[in-house]
Amino acid sequence: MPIMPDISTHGWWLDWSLLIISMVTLLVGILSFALIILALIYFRQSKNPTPTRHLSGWITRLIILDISMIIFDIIIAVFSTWGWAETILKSEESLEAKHGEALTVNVTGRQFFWAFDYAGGDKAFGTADDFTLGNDLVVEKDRLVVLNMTSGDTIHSFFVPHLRVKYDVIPGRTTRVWFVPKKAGEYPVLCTELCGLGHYKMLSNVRVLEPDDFDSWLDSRTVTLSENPGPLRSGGPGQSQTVHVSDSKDGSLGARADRNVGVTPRSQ
Ligand SMILES: [Cu+2]
Repeated sequence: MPIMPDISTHGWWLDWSLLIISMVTLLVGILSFALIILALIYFRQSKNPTPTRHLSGWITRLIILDISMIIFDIIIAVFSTWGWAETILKSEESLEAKHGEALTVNVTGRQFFWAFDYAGGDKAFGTADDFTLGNDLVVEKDRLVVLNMTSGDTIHSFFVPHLRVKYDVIPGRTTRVWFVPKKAGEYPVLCTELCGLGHYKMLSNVRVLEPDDFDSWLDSRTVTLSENPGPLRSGGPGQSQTVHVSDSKDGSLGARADRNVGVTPRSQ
């Protein structure tokens, strides 16, 4: 049914919610247009030469119509709120209780790239083994991923169609999305907020690795490269940082990230 393949665990109900909302909206649209056409024919001037203000026979029918519209609205509101509550309102604790330990990644949107901060092997942010990837989000298959997102400049929007996540990334605020990827592979990350002249090239990717591959990938992220934390980092100056910016295949996106944030790329 969905046009874009879904590799998330939660995407099925999002797809169904959208389908049901679309079908209900279509039905209401067809019904509304049919009623307008019916009224134009039934109350045409040639049949009703004298206009009337009295709709005595129509009041019941209008009430039934109003009630059915309210029921349609309630259906749409229930499905929309359900989707919103499932994705946004759940606390990290309740997500971890359901899906197991989360991989937490701090995301920063900037003109015009994405930076992904990892806590490293010790799973704690603000320590020496933290590292940052430019335009490359690496996650583990079948493991809960929680993204805490903010922006370094203007409003961006983080969108991964295959994972059914899309949320605004706002300066001065932290927004959160979560997902559990169930298929290994590489999938595009897009910015869906017009964030400036380079918005069109704000492309990134998410790599979903098998658990073993993810563990060995994480173990390999241990090269300390820069004394300068750069504007992406939250640590103080002089603190030793592990910063890997270029993991993209051709290095072009990473190279742009380096130029913008002034950190040293890690050659692969
Ligand atoms: Cu953007």
